[in-house]
Amino acid sequence: MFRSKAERKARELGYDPARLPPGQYLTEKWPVLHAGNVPHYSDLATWTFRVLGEVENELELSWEQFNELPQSSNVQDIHCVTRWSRFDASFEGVHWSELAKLVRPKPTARFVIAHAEAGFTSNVPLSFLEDPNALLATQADGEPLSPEHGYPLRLVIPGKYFWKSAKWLRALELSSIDRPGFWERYGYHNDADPWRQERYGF
Ligand SMILES: Nc1nc2c(c(=O)[nH]1)N[C@H]1C(S)=C(S)[C@@H](COP(=O)(O)O)O[C@H]1N2
Ligand SMILES: [Mo]
Repeated sequence: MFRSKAERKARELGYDPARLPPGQYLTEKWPVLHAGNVPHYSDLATWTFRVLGEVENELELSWEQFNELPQSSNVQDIHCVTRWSRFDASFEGVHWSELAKLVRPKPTARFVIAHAEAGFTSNVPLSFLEDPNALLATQADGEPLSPEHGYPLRLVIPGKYFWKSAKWLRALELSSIDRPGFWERYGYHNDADPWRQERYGF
């Protein structure tokens, strides 16, 4: 019943309902969802972004240096485990491949732990970051990220529930072993595939 109602709404809004993963409904707004408080930055002079762990060359970049990296953009559907999906979200920023050139991941690097403000973490296999639609995003829908959506930098991990996409990103740690992140420790599924409804548990 839920499914047919959600599909009808998607169709009414002009979208192919097949784009909705099971148990999701379409929202035209962009909801805000996170644990804790929104960090506010008065300036980015002391902001840094680091890549560490299983790499040949650990890296720390200032906001200015980060923005000198080649930029790219992509468009994708995003799916929150709380059941909203948003279609055609567009992001602009830096693809992992640009950072990989600088840090040179070791062959042992198989997982990534994203570190965000206030100790938030999320974990993904490194292959998720290599996806062409992944991004370290500074802009969404043609505008700088708003504070609530992760200003100045957030991760975008395509094809997974959106909790993997850490807002207020400060570092990526490459690791030979997987380590559950904040929501994963709270009981969310490690793999987070919305098409398989990997919401909770392993
Ligand atoms: N730093 C941080 N990033 C986070 C979260 C969080 O609690 N802290 N929550 C995740 C969850 S559960 C979702 S659904 C998305 C929501 O992103 P949005 O608020 O931009 O829609 O952010 C993800 N990134
Ligand atoms: Mo979420």
